[in-house]
Amino acid sequence: MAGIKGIGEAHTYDGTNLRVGIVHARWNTKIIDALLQGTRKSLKAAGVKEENIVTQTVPGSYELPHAVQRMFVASQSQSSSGPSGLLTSATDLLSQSTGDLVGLPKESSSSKAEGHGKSGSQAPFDAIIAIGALIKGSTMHFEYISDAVSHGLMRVQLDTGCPVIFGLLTLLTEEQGLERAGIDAAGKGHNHGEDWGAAAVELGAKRKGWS
Ligand code: DLZ
Repeated sequence: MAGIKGIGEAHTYDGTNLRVGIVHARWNTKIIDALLQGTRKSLKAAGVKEENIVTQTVPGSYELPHAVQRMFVASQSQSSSGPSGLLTSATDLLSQSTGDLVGLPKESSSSKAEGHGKSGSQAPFDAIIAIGALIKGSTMHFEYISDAVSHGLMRVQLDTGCPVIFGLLTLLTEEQGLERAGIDAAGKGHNHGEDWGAAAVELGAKRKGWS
């Protein structure tokens, strides 16, 4: 029998016209790689085109909020259609005044201008997924980073209006991470990346209707 935890009744949303960013940390690579695979699988299952999935990496989870913020602002300034979301005046100012600072190097994206109809321009991201795996050690490091990243990601999504999917695993053991990445030895886990991909498509699609 299915448990009570989880996302509830499954709905499908159409990702065909969505542009989705993924930023992932490189710490705990085995877990991260599986989560990334699950995320990409569900984005593509929902119809998101390969060229509209842009992936960036950062060293560790602590860097996620900054990278997500930069990625969204850069995508806005690259867009000839202008800002599409709610903006605080600070973010708005930033996107207008720091054109040369906003870009992060592209790492794994084939997102050229095709698909958006205009040479040299791309649509702003409809959602960005932040993926990291923090494993508790013997100091307070884990608590500080978990707290900072959670609040940072929430702040970025409220400041920019771009949905930010919380793909941060805060783990007491490595085994918990393997389970949540669907690669534990017992095979009882579930790849949470699949849920994050679906959440990005749902929020991205709904946001188009809300804005
Ligand atoms: C330093 C550190 C440690 C100890 N553990 C993790 C971890 O389990 N997961 C993770 O994503 N990052 C870790 N980091 C790196 C920090 O997130 C960050 O990259 C550095 O402190 C540099 O800012």
